Amino acid sequence: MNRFFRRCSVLKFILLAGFIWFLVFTILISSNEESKLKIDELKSKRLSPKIRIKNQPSFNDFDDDFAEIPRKLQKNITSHIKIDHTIIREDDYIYLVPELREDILNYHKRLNLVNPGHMGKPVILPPVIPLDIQEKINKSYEIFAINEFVSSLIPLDRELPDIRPKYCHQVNYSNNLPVTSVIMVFHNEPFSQIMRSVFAVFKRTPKNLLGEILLVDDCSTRDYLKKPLEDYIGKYPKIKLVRSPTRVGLIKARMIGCVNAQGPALVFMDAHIEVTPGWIQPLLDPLAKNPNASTIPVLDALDPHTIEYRYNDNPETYMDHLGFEWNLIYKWKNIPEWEKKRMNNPCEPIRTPTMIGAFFVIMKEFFEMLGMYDPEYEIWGAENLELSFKVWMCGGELYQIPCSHAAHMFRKKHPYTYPKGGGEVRRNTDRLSEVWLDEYQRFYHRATNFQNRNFGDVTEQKKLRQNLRCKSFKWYIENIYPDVSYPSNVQDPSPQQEKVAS
Ligand SMILES: *[C@@H]1O[C@H](CO)[C@@H](O)[C@H](O)[C@H]1NC(C)=O
Ligand SMILES: *[C@@H]1O[C@H](CO)[C@@H](O)[C@H](O)[C@H]1NC(C)=O
Ligand SMILES: *[C@@H]1O[C@H](CO)[C@@H](O)[C@H](O)[C@H]1NC(C)=O
Ligand SMILES: *[C@@H]1O[C@H](CO)[C@@H](O)[C@H](O)[C@H]1NC(C)=O
Ligand SMILES: [Mn+2]
Repeated sequence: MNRFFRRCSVLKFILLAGFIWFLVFTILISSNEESKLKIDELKSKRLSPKIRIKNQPSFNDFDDDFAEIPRKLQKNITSHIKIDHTIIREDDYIYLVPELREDILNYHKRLNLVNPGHMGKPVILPPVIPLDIQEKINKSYEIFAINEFVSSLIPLDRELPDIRPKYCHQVNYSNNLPVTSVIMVFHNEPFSQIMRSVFAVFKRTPKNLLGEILLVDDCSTRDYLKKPLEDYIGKYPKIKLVRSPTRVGLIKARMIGCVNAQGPALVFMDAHIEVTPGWIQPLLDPLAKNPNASTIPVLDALDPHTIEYRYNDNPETYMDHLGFEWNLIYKWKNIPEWEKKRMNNPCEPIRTPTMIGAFFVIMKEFFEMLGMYDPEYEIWGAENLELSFKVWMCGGELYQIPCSHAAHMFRKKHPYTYPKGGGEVRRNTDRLSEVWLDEYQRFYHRATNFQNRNFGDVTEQKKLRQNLRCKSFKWYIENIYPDVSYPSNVQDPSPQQEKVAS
């Protein structure tokens, strides 16, 4: 009898284990299959954003919208760390405190650190560091181009200061804000950085606004991002993981995220960003009022050496405008006077000609209506300008939101080389200018010495622009970006005149 029972439970165990294994396997496979399927589906509709999968490129580290640090943060700003005075009502937030591992606490002790990184403060190491730790630090710079060792010592859910201007606390946001899918793409990024990005969202997003956090793994190769990551996020049902079976680059990986996300609102953010208290409501409010609106926060900076949250809280100077130059690389600019005049107070959403690549919010329906990104774009680059032009020219609006702050890790350098020596970005901007710039394309051609570079076929993209009845680039320049600077050797900046002449 006894033996029978034992046999029975062994059998049950084997069956159960097998079943669970099968289940996990199917989910993993199907989440990949699913992303492929849905993209194929989309292909038969509108603009065929077919995700071109090529041979595995030889580069081997994470994508970045390698970003020029905002000018306002290039200066040596002293942070005025204030007390976090947002009241977090626990039941409104989903929040499980991640534990500090014993080995980490051990390093705290050895380095004399008490709650490192608390309130966004820099982690300052003692002048004398034990050799084994020096080695770890050197290694983390080598691999990640940041001090990943220090990052790993900071609690994943660290407190950050509430740096919203006072006015933001009095704003009444729509009570009909859309539920969001937060999409983060990663490729071989440090665990602590990905998870700190995730927990910042968890901790500071009201439960009813956060549908899911969708991690899109662009074919990472590092072990800690395989089963250990799955085990870790298993505790949090709202965190989902989609893995791309081959390396597709940031742009395509985001599209995989979009087609797998529930929405209705999508937040795209890099997996090396920390959001601050009150970040989401002001970003969603314009979308609740106009489903064709897209928003970006004020971008602060995470210091790659000390993981300090660096910001400028002077309301006169803390925000820059985003534009671009004629080589189609984005550029930070001063906020023009007419835009300041249009606003009733300095904390209102501000119209911005272009968006940052690292972080934006858009309704899924509108993003798909705009054909997402040009699916022929490689890796990263130009996609933020493309989407900015599409939003403005095809019936939408783009705002920077002073009441929403998030910090992006600006690394000193790319920790990888491009498979084609950087030519991808140029190919992307070539396509961008061909589809969207109209007669202004001559400025781009001059700025980049264009001589019959091959940028592939853009018929589909032009068709999309036609079908959506998008406005002209002239309209965009005149109404949204009149402060564009023209090349110094251009005598007559009016393209209209030149067009008549030719
Ligand atoms: C900022 O300025 C302080 C004091 O002038 C200086 O000690 C510090 O090294 C500077 N930091 C940076 C990042 O330049
Ligand atoms: C770490 O790198 C620094 C600077 O390159 C070097 O001086 C130091 O000897 C290295 N330490 C170890 C333990 O590798
Ligand atoms: C928000 O609503 C409150 C209460 O109705 C009101 O007193 C306050 O003035 C409103 N704030 C703004 C900025 O309109
Ligand atoms: C949103 O954009 C789409 C696509 O250009 C357009 O058809 C629609 O009219 C716009 N809706 C609003 C509310 O502006
Ligand atoms: Mn980035």
